[in-house]
Amino acid sequence: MQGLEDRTYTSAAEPGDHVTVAGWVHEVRDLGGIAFLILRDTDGRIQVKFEKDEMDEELVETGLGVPRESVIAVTGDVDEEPRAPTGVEITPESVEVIAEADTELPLDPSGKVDADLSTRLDNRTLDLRKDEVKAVFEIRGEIFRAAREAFRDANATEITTPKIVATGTEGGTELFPITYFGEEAFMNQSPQLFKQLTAGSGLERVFEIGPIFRAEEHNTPRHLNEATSIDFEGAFCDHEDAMDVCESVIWSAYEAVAENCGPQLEALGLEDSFEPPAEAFPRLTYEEAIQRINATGELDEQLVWGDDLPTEGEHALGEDVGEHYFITDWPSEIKPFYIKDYDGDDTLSTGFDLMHPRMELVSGGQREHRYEELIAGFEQQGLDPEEFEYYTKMFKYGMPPHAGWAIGAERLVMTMLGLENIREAVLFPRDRQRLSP
Ligand code: ATP
Ligand code: AMO
Repeated sequence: MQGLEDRTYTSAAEPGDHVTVAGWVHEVRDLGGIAFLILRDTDGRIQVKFEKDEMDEELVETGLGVPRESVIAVTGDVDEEPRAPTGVEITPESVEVIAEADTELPLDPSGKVDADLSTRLDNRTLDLRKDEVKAVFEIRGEIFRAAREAFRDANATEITTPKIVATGTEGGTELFPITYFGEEAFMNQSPQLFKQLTAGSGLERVFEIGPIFRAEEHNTPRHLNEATSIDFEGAFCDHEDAMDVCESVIWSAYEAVAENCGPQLEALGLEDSFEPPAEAFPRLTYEEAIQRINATGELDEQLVWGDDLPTEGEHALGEDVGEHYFITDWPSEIKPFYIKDYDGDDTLSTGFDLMHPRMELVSGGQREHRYEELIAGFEQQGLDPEEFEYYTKMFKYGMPPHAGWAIGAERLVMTMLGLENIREAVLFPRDRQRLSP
């Protein structure tokens, strides 16, 4: 039994069938004359019954002697058995041990013994054998599937852009430098410049789901050093259009999870509480946001125009609003060079953030598509436009107005499922302490 051709999944084993099931030894319960082995595969569990006096001794010895978490294949008849966990059981004819596990496990996949996050991440393969952990990644996959479908409905083409780049875009201090054939290069912080170059190319509407790299110094429950960004960019879009597309992608992701991930939500204990958000999120201006934060009285010092929103301020506002909401119309000085100002007011930008009550999920805005203004923006931010010539020069050859945004995928998963730490939403997280596995 190496291949899968004659294998039946546990959920498909019906009374009256003769099957071979394959998977992991979840547990063995020996009650004396009778013993049960619970076999686990990707979609469920099944009881295998060993009646010691009535079965071949070697078969019983193999079945009951194999350590937990070993991989086995069991062949036999399936019968109805109301006392079995799933209502059916297999009476084995043969048990093949495919991969025997050590008797000492670094982590208990049955979940009876708790493990801290660090031990879990060190032994992710075993950790992912738990239903509630696996469920997070099945849901994450469903979110990407739904996002791709929503982007297709928005006429956007999927692209991939380089991750090894010559310049940063999201602030100079958060770059990972690498050596590229003797030259300094960086891991990309965002597809920002490439998605803009593509939106101006005639593809017009593009999206990317890919890694971003940020050399964040701080260790928080919501920052990763390698994260996954869901990026959108559309030509002939303004920031309002971009926010509409953003709402539809987030809303579609929630809807798809509600519709297609029933067992996973149950594994996470969310079957009763999970609720997709409203289809349109409130849009507050930055000005309104700071007034409301100030009115909560949660901050020691009142916020004034031009201040970035401190984390406690975001939390206070999140509690006040109680659902997803956009913050629009930010001061230009605290938004990046590529964000366009409102026409006629160079202090007010079209940048926006989408907030979940717990944290920021998305940043975006309409882009500066006019060459002269773009160059001036670089200079205002202390960046050398020469270094970005590969980008800026395309703005001389017919660059339409365009807008876009990026969702932090792990933050979306984390807020959707109420996970406490962003590391729980990544298979193999990268943080200051963790470079492997
Ligand atoms: P036998 O069932 O062959 O007489 P036994 O006397 O060792 O063997 P029981 O006393 O019937 O076993 O059962 C021991 C425990 O196992 C009981 O709690 C019983 O409810 C449970 N049990 C027996 N058969 C099954 C089964 N097929 N599935 C789940 N639980 C079972
Ligand atoms: P920004 O830097 O705000 O915007 O990033 C967009 C979103 O990505 C997520 N994110 C992170 N998630 C986990 N760990 C990190 N270290 C991390 N950094 C960012 C957040 C954030 O809201 N180019 C712009 C987007 C645009 O305008 O299109 C950008 O990168 O959820």
